[in-house]
Amino acid sequence: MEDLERVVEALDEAQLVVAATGAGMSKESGIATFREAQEGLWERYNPEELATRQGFQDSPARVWGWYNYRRGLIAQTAPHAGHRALAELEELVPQVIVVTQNIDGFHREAGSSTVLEVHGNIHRFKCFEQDHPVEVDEPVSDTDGDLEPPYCPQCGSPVRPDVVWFGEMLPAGVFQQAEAASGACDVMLVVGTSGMIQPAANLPLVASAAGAMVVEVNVEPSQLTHYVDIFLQGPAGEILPALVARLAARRSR
Ligand code: BJW
Repeated sequence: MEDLERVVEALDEAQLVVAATGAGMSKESGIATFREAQEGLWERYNPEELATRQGFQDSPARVWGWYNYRRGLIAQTAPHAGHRALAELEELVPQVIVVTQNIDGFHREAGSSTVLEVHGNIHRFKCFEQDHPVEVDEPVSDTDGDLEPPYCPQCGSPVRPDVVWFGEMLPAGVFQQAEAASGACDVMLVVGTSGMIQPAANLPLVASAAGAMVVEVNVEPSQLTHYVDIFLQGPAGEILPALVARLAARRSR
């Protein structure tokens, strides 16, 4: 039996499916990944300067300006057929949980109802010193130059995006829920991640150890490919709709 059909068969019997997604999931929406040669963000930008607490402390305006610019890029794009396919999967499987490393909010926008954002969300803000939630209604800029951040009305510390930087803990409770779902699912779809960043990269191993069928969707092999049951090579925007369409067709037989 071909691989796609084996996955469809497993989805057909599954009670709980977890989709664990990374930057490659949003690539076809026009959002850059991090580590891909030439086009990845970390090829052009320094993660130490832009995605650590130290980087923000050294230059809040540099970091705020960069995230403001990225928010603008995200605002110009939209979820694609792959995001919508995961939302549609909810009509075919009793429970679907999306665990995403992405901060763009596209899974919810596409209609997925249970989304665990383990690296936060670029549209949410908190203050640097005390994590007070802050509402920000600031226009985005179309360049990535320095921009002074707003300040927390409660404690006066600079405001930052509510995303997870290197060396920071993942949001309380969210990662525990992601681990529990990974340990309980029947099928895990691992989509568009290099599998290089911990602790998110461990979730497919949790699923596998608990007996789930782990399926990877990626345009090229990743750090995780060796551990998965089935590797479906290709873009998320094509493979996920194909899987869901085949499952729907199987059900209507
Ligand atoms: C397609 C496609 C298409 C393309 N279709 N696919 C254990 C060992 C060693 C180090 C550590 C460890 N535990 C923790 C660490 C440190 C660190 C870490 O993992 N470092 C590594 C370098 C080893 N982890 C952390 O610091 C984490 N915190 C933590 O563990 O806290 C506890 C702790 C505290 C203190 C000390 C020690 C532990 C936090 C990690 C936070 C990551 N933050 C970022 C930035 C978020 C905000 C922002 O966007 O600016 O999150 S970095 C960046 O990487 C972003 C992503 O979510 C994350 C993962 O990247 P992802 O999604 O995998 O993207 P890529 O680019 O790597 O891959 C894209 C893939 O898509 C590729 O495979 C393509 O082929 C594929 N693709 N087109 C399908 N169309």
